[in-house]
Amino acid sequence: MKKGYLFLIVFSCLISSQNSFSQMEDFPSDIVDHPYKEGEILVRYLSATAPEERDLIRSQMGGEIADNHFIVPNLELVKLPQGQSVEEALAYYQNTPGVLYAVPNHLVYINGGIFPPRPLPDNPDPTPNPFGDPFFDRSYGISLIGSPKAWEQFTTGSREIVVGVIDTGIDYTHEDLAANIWKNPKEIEGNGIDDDNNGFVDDIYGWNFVGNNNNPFDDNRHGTHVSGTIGALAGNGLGTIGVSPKVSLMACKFLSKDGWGSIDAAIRSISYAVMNGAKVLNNSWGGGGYSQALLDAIKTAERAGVLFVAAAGNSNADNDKNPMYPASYDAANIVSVAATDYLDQRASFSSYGKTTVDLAAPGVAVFSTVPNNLYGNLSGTSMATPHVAGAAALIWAYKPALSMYDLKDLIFKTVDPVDSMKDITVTGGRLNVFNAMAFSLLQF
Ligand SMILES: [Ca+2]
Ligand SMILES: [Ca+2]
Ligand SMILES: [Ca+2]
Repeated sequence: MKKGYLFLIVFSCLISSQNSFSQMEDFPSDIVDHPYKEGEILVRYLSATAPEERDLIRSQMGGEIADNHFIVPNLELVKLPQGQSVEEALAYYQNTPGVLYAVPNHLVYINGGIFPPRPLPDNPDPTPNPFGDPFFDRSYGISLIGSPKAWEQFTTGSREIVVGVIDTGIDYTHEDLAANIWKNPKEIEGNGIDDDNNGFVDDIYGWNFVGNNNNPFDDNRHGTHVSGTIGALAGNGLGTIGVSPKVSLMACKFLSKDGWGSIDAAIRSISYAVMNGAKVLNNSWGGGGYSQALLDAIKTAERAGVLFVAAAGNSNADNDKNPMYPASYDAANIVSVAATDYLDQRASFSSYGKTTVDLAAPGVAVFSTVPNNLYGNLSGTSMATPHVAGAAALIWAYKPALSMYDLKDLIFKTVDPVDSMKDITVTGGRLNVFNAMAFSLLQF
């Protein structure tokens, strides 16, 4: 966790001498000017670099493979020998033939979990509660985006649609989530064997990439809150209802109890989710600057037809000028989400961007599930993001043949235009899942 100002100059020079790689063209030079983990870096080799050559490259600097279970080919997490700085290692690997790039293992952070500053005003437009869940009218956002009408006229969702919650974990025992938690169908619980041969022993609900174990339980609250917005259960006489009341929520825990996580753990989470059937990834986190390795993982997910929904950030900043990654990466499967309130005003904290932030969703005082069968209000673009992820899951349950690009197009095309998002987002509007599903009848 330190800033390498001096190194910036050196590294920028290296980049300009390496720009024969098209992927590196817009590689920003502030890459080490963000917190990162000491003692390790991410290295991607050219595909022509044989395993023995990689071993040689590593051994010359005393490096060892810490992990290579990534969806991105030829990418490794390299453990540095004692005393070697990240800057030294980057300078060596980046300058070595056979290496495509070497980047720090940056740290990222949850994009929400801010408690609302004052008591909530009454819901201005309470919707009659369609299933009798006692606290549903507190989840104003679910109604505002047209979910009850969508459930009534189209579908309440499907457990066939898997949403990867890339976050602090999920309380998979929560009374208002348990039946919607993804269970690995080919894994036998607790026998110490990797029955489905996916590289993870006894992975039933997902994986914990922080502790590297099979228990992705939420020790924060952020991931459980996000999960309830996507898919809290309907009609169970408890709590509230998510946008997609039937769905499968896969727990990929890569953020710690304190809300921090590393890029390598994010990439492993994305890899796990995509390889195990997730169609939508919810990413209510960000920071850490530009990482070619993370972008490569997102583009691999794109090739698998997976939608990557990401929080625009809580810095009240223009992302066109000050990008927030991963939301601001240039990949066609990313949806970048700003936050609005119950009156469709922009949340005071929400970042925006005419060309880089796509649409808004409710993200102020969002009521949802938190661990231990509890419920609570949280604010953040983190809370807006799962409204969009849940909408994508609901639409896909109704129209499973839609391509990822068509699904994204449909969501963008059918937003409710709102003044607060005009000229500061791509679509100028706030999510409306009912409109999207109604429009799908006309077009698809
Ligand atoms: Ca397994
Ligand atoms: Ca097993
Ligand atoms: Ca419920």
